Parts: sequence; structure tokens; C-alpha cells
Amino acid sequence: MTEPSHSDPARYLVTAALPYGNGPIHIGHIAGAYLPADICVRYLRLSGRDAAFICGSDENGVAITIKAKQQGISNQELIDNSYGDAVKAFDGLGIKFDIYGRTRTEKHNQVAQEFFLRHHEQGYVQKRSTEQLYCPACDMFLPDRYVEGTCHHCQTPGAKGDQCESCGKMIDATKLVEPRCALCGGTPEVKGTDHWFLRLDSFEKDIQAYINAHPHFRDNVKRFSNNLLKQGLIARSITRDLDWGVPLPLEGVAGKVLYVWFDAPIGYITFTQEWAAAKGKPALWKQYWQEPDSRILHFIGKDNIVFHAIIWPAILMGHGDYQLPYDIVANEFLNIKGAKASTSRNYAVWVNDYLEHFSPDPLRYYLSAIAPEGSDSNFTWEDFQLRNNSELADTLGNFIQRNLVFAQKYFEGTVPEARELSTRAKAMLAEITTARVEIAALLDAHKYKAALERLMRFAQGGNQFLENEKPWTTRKTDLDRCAMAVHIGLRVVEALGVFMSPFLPFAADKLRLMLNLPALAAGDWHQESLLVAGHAIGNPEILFRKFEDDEIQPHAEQLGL
Ligand code: B3M
Ligand code: ZN
Repeated sequence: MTEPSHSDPARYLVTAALPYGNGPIHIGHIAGAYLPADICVRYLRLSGRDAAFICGSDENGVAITIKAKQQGISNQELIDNSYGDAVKAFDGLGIKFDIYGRTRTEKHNQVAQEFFLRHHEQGYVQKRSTEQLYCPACDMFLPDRYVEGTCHHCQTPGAKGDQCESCGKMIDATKLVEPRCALCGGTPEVKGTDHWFLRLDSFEKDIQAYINAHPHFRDNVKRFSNNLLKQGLIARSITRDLDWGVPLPLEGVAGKVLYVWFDAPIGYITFTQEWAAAKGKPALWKQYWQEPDSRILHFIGKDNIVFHAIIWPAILMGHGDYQLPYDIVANEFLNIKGAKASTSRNYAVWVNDYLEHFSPDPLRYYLSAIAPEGSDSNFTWEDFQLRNNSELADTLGNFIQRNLVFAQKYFEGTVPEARELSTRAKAMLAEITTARVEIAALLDAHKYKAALERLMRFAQGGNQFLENEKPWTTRKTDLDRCAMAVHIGLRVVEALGVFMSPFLPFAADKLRLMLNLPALAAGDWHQESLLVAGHAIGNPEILFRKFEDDEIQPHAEQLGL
């Protein structure tokens, strides 16, 4: 294992976990992976770094076939519906991938099969005969979590085939007493079938070295990975008996496909290739994946840690031509009103429902403010309303508004001249520089919640400055002093517009128009102020409005509980 380079890389490849194509996107998904990834990419670009942002839908696997059957539609219909919902949700929230691909393509099959064959040739996968529960009525081998029965350790009935909730022990599904198919209630039988196992044990030392060489991983990733490594890695089956997946590229294996968690992360590569091809530079993807001066960042929810920190690096190592992920940014869960979100119980806040009633920035703000970075966090509609009204509208929006209106009303819509700076004004200008540096450091460290807090502290400092300088008073007593205060206030507004743009891109764009400044471009994080005395500003508009109780109430009630 070579040590990763910590010097500034030539380019970044940022991915967000591929949403599973069996249902709509809810705000837990957004807080867990997509929003922090989007903020990261927006910030990287704004600070002058090159970043490709890759995502797409994960469309193989048994869970899709089961959900489609339950809904009485075809697998294809289900994944098409999910794809449409996801594209709309991400677009509406301003989460802007460079590509949003799909894993059900011939191209992806080829990329995934090439990975499998590499591993196969080098002896990293091994064929083994196994015994599994097969449901004759459903005509399928049952995944462990679709079998129920009495636990063979503690005799508690109603145990699922992977783990017993009563005694906590791992269950061998074929040993369940009186097993039942969770799909049809029928009695499954034990049947022999061959599978191909990825020899994770042969990568154990290298994976441990990899984790050790990345001390910047978040604690949850390190803890989880080290824990698994301590128990020892064992070979895992990477094939399934199913007709919905990437066909196993070997002779005489009809009906076998790759396990979805083997092909899904390879989707990151497939989509990068498709993105590069669409740009007319078909070899460009290699720079991002294969050259050591690139940095690969994966944003995921905590339930995906094992796949990204252990299995995926093993898949990449076994292939040999690829860089390993530089960082795996895993978030904890976002609960809804204290309870775990659940798609099957329809207990969630669906993004496209939200977008029918509200604009995207308030949700981006709130989900960043309560980001589940170090521990689970909690969404409630009441808190969403409160923080929107008191922080976004009052602290941030009102400060911006006051300065712009003042300039419009008393300085003919131009930036007034600051002839002589008060001590407070000098301190405020210094704070612009300090905030810029500190927010950047937090964003570079993927501490999005703290970065937003720092930004809000900066806005509060601006409010305080105005309160102290009282331009509404000095307007009548000392016009030069008043002009100076408004000048500095507008400089703070301008800086806020830059700092908030990764979090609140829609409002930031609007603010640039209101300041009559060109749209933000790559590298502008470090831009010198463009607000020279005499610069004509545009028309001030309300950036963030408050939410009334009766707009919020119906949503809160709909969640019930
Ligand atoms: N589709 C997320 C999930 O279903 C999974 C992520 C794949 S990332 C390669 O939990
Ligand atoms: Zn069945």
C-alpha cells in the first residue's frame, strides 16, 4: 500500500451513493449523501479545483424484482419510475451531477464483467457449492431477509433469515426451524447451487494497511472497518441465481448474475466513462480513476460503509489498474420526528412532495444545519419552520435586505464611498478574510454543519456591525460615516453571497443579480471585492421568506405517528 498523497491534487472525482432504483428519494437520502456531496463539489469548483461529480441509479438485484412484483408492474417500469423521480428530485434541489447514469446498460455489464474476469483470472474468486433455501411456489432462491422461521439458537419464532432479533445471533437460513417464504408464505426447501466467492481474506492485510494509511477517514468509517478487520475478513458470495442483473461472464452458468453490491460501485466507473465519452474525450475518465494525482471521494450513508471501505477497495485492488478512494465520507441517519424513516410504511418526507410546496434552499439550509455528521439527527417540520424563520429569513435574509435597501434609498442604488474606516469597520473587513479562510478549512475537512455555523456567525457579525454603526442615525448626523457603514455592510453581503453559494445556490445566484455582479465562476471563492464606490446595484428582493404555521401544519400532520 502506497501512502496517499496529501498535497493538493490535480483533480477530484466525487461520487454520491447510487440510489437504489426501487422507490422515490426522501430527505434522509439527501442529508445522508447527495447534499453534502453537492456542497463539496460546488465548493471545490468555487475554490478553483477541478471536480467531476458522478451518480446514477442502481438498478440490478433481487429487491427490485420483489418490489415490482408487489406493485404489479414490470422490473423495467419500476426502475424507470424511480429514475424519473430521482432526476426530478435532484434537479429540483439543485444537486447537479455531471452525469446521472443507470446500471442497466450493456456498457455497464461489460465494465462489471471485466472486473469479475480480472478477479477470476487471478484467483481472487472461487467457485463453491452452497445450500440455500429455494421457494418452489415463487420459483426463486430466497435472500436471507426474505425467509422467516424459528431461530435455531434460541427457539424464538418469527426470526428473519439473517439475524435473530431476540438473541442477536447470526442465523444460518437453511437451519431455521419451520422456515416460511416471506413473499408467499409457502415452505421453502434446501437446494444445492454453485456460487462464486470473492476471497476477501486474501485482501485482509492490504485493506488494514489501507485503512491505517487514511487517518483522515471519519470515525464511523474507521471504527466500523477496524471492527470487521479484527473479526477477520471471510470470502463473500458475489453471484446470485436471478434473471435481473449483470450476467456472469463464464461458460455454462445460465441463470447466474453478479451480486448487485459487486456491480453497483463499478457503476461509478461506468458512468465516469459515459460522462467522458459524452464530452468527446473518451480517455478522460482514466485521469480521474487511474492517475495518482487524482483524489476519489465517496459520499455515502453509514449503512454502506462495509461496501465502500472494505469490499470496494478489495475489488479495486484485485483489478490492479485503479486508484483507491482517498476519502469515504459517511453520514449517520436522519430520523424523522424521532423515528427511523421507512419507505414501506410511507414514513418519510419525499423530496418531490416537498418541492411542490417549498423552494429548495430552505431544505438545503435545514438539512445542512442538522447534518447527521457525527451522530443521527432529527427532522421535524416545526424545527424546519423555526430555523427557516429565525436563521435564514431573520439573520441572513434580513441583513442582506437591510443593506441593499439602504443603498437604494439613500445612495441612489450605488455602493457609497468609504472615506475613513472606523475601528469597527477595519475589524469587519478583517473578519471577511478570517471567515473565508475558516469556512474553507471546514469545507475542506467535510465539516459541513460547522462550516454553515461559521457562516451564520459571520452574518451575525454583520448584523452586529450595523447595530453598532447605526447608519439610520448617522444618515442625519454624519453622512460620511453612514456611507462608510453601508459600504462595509455591502462588502459583507457580497462575501456572504460567495460563502453561502455551495449551501444555498439559488439564493446566491439571485443575490449576485441583486448586487449587479457577474455570476460566480470557478475560483471566485478567493475573488477580491468587486464593489467599488459608485458601482450601481440591482433591485433588492426578498431572498428568504418566513413560513406561516398553516403552511407547515398539514405536512406535520401528514406524518402522523
Ligand atoms: N444502492 C444504496 C442502498 O440501497 C445503494 C448504494 C450503492 S452505491 C454503489 O442502500
Ligand atoms: Zn414463496
